[in-house]
Amino acid sequence: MAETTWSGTLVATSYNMSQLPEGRLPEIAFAGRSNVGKSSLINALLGRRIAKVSREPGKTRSINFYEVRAKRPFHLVDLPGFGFAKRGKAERSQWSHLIEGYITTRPFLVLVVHLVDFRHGMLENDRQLERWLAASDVPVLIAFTKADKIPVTKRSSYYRKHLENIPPTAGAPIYVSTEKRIGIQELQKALDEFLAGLDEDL
Ligand SMILES: Nc1nc2c(ncn2[C@@H]2O[C@H](COP(=O)(O)OP(=O)(O)OP(=O)(O)O)[C@@H](O)[C@H]2O)c(=O)[nH]1
Ligand SMILES: [Mg+2]
Repeated sequence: MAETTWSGTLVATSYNMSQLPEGRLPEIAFAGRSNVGKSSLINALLGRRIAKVSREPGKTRSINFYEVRAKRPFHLVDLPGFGFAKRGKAERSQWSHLIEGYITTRPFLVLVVHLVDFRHGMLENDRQLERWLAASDVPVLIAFTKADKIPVTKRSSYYRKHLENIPPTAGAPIYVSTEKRIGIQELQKALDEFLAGLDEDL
């Protein structure tokens, strides 16, 4: 499937805050709207179909922890997507509590990769996520997904336009496509470098 140097295994699945594992490794979480391509991107980075992907939004309902053997080992965390209109209000609010709870309480959360659809840029619930992240001081990297859906000739103007509407981030946003394998190695490299720059004792 991929020319990636990482490999990973699923080590924990949590449906609520009390099920979150005790983390001893730095954590990088993938967050974003339902269907934006979080699980697909995790599969592309890990070089195998380990996370479940679906055409229907709302596939990932739990927080899934993958232990990744990279230059510096870490936990890659697949969060349930937000903004899925078909779910009931109660379920949606339970999900936002879970995601907000996760972001605000994890001691080893070092970075959130916020996935944003390259076609649409940030929508209202993406801004809500950015507010939680800013309030809890978690560094953010933005990855625009499904870049293949925009013609090659228009990609740089889309990219420039999106940059005007995003808050400060830990590194330059990257655009990716798992379908066409664009930006996957670049993202892996950015994450390896981010991890290498962390304190040793984390
Ligand atoms: N064209 C295109 N489709 C993609 C890409 N990445 C993912 N998809 C498709 O988008 C759909 C949703 O992908 P998922 O990876 O399940 O999305 P998710 O963000 O994990 O969704 P939830 O688990 O519901 O939050 C699937 O049909 C994927 O095949 C991409 O780069 N290009
Ligand atoms: Mg998913």
